[in-house]
Amino acid sequence: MIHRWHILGAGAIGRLFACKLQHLGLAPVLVLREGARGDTIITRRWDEREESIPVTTVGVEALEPGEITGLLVTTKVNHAVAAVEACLPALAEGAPVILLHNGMGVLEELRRNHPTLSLYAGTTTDGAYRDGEVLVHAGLGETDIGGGEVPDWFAPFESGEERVRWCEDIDAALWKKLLINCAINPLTALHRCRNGALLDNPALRAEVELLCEELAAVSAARGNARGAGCALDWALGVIQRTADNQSSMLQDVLNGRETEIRYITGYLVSEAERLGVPVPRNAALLRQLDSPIPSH
Ligand code: KPL
Repeated sequence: MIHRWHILGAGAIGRLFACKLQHLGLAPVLVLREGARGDTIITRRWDEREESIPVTTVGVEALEPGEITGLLVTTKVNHAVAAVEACLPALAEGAPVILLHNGMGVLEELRRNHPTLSLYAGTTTDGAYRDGEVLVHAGLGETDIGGGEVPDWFAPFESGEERVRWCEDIDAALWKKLLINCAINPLTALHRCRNGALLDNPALRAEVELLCEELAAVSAARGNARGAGCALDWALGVIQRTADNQSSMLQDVLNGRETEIRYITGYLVSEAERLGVPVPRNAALLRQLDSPIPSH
């Protein structure tokens, strides 16, 4: 099968991957909520350089049956299941679907509800945000995709300079990212601070340590020894490297959007319940953030 990749989710990460796939010669199609088939130019800025990348777009209603032969899902996690389901009539049989979002739980839900889908998962440390019409590629990161043996369709992803690689143990990579997000995102959203404040402010740093003790305990109960031993080091390392960032959850709160807390801390807390591990600190953050926060 020749794979014409469609990207679901036209936010910063979706646009960034549209640029990456265009660079890899994969001629991606960006799926929008509505609109006829057309073309757009994405202006990507990084390192004070700008480039204009032409990308085809199509509204979800205008997709032809069977047109999607590869789907990369970059929506906010809260919308991922509904967004994939809206594309099902256009998805060719056997087309790979790669989930690239924060948090966990969507893969399980899609597997349960659509057992014939060919699902893969990924995680990225690329940082991007939109500044008006310009896509700012703020942090050059790496993307891991996995889910079993390396499939044939993956070869072009590794062929360029876009730092996309196949990950043998994607479950461990997703769990690691979940722990990091659990330790950073809720606290920054609640205290409305940049990531670096979690190191600079002693009270917040103490909170990170307590959260990580719980994250380590859940990892151990899950049989994930690396998570049990490294949760705090991973979190502190990312806080240091992204000190000036506003976490995605803080950005959601500041922009009055629903946060991804249910798929981040919520997933962690339900795993902890399943395994009988007490996680009072994480559970308290879930309660505090799982309702709209009034802006001030
Ligand atoms: O993934 C992130 C996020 O903000 O969602 C981190 C790594 C915490 C960077 O801000």
